[in-house]
Amino acid sequence: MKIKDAKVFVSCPDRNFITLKIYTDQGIYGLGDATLNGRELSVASYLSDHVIPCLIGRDPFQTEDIWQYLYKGAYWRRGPVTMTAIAAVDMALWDIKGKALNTPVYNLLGGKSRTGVLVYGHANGRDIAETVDRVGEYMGLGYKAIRAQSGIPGLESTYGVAKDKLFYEPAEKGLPPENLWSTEKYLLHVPKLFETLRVKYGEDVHLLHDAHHRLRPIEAARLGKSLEPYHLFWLEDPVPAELQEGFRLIRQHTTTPLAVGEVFNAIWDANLLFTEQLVDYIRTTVVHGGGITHLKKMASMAEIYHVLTGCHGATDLSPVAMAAALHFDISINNFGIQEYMRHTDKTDEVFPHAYYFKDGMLYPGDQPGLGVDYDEKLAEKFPYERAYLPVNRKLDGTMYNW
Ligand code: EZ4
Ligand code: CO
Repeated sequence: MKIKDAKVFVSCPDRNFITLKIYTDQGIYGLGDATLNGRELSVASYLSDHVIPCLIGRDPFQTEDIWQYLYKGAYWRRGPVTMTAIAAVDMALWDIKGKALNTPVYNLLGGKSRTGVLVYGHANGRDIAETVDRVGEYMGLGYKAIRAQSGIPGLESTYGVAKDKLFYEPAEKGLPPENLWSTEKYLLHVPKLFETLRVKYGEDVHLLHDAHHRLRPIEAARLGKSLEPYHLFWLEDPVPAELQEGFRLIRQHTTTPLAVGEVFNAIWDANLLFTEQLVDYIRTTVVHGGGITHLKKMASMAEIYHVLTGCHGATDLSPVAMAAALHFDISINNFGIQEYMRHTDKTDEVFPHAYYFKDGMLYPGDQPGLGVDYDEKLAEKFPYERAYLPVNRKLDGTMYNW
């Protein structure tokens, strides 16, 4: 079998997605997600202008060799644009391999290691009372694990608090919105949220929280410590993680489990975090982490150091990436949890898929390949619209982490 052609599709069924389709000379095609929120067209160009010409005529079964060719062959290694482009190719090739062998991709990765994939949903509200209600609604929908975020008194907006109930989407059309931040107000508020949640719902439901890179290590240590009585499943992205050593300080002070890595794109971003056992969950996912081929290696290294996976699964990852993540999640031993933000109906219509939600779990389905398709005709109705994630400033105007 040979790769005959490949095309990049740009569409906006409620939000922007970049989709790669690789065609073979046997009539089988594969799909890959190439969406990098707020920087979408850079990956589309990387693929069309630089990668696709090198793919024509290759054997699509050579997932490892093609991965190495694109990684080593670029000379300029790593980085989100490069690794998202490589991931899209890798996903599409695994999809082709599964279809050609008439088996779901999970069977090529070791087979099923569990019956389904535990997921967590996003509950958020403008204040504690509203967030508590939303957590209750998610429990009603069958979720066993729920991420809770709430607005902070004295701040107009904060990360994780959505206008829409079920569909959280931080990217906005137009230029980047500006948010204002106060670590002091945040640190006083969050423990109150989790105290209220535990009093109301008890200990059976898993509760998670995302600090979204907004703390310094000693502040994260204080937050982790103050949340210990509420037994969080994890505290996510307590600090920006370019400085892996920063986690040493947090780790010395708290037993709250730590998750990190949704913005990582290679195993080297987490090397010290693994070898020094500084985190509990690695959040890197297929689309930004070099595809299934590279994520398998990350997970294998993590496994040695008692680290579990907790793949990023926000709505800016298309259903193609979600499907790939589910085939990966169900096949590895050191799976922890999968993030699941529901896509809108419009997105789901453009990407018909075999995976489904039931009783707090996602199931990849049993179709050959990844089990996702792309409705090109329908997608054409939703052209690209430039959108950005917000930026964040401290109250005195200092530029900060969003
Ligand atoms: O802000 O995916 O845990 N989930 C997250 C996400 C990210 C978005 C950025 O594109 O932090 O909501
Ligand atoms: Co996050």
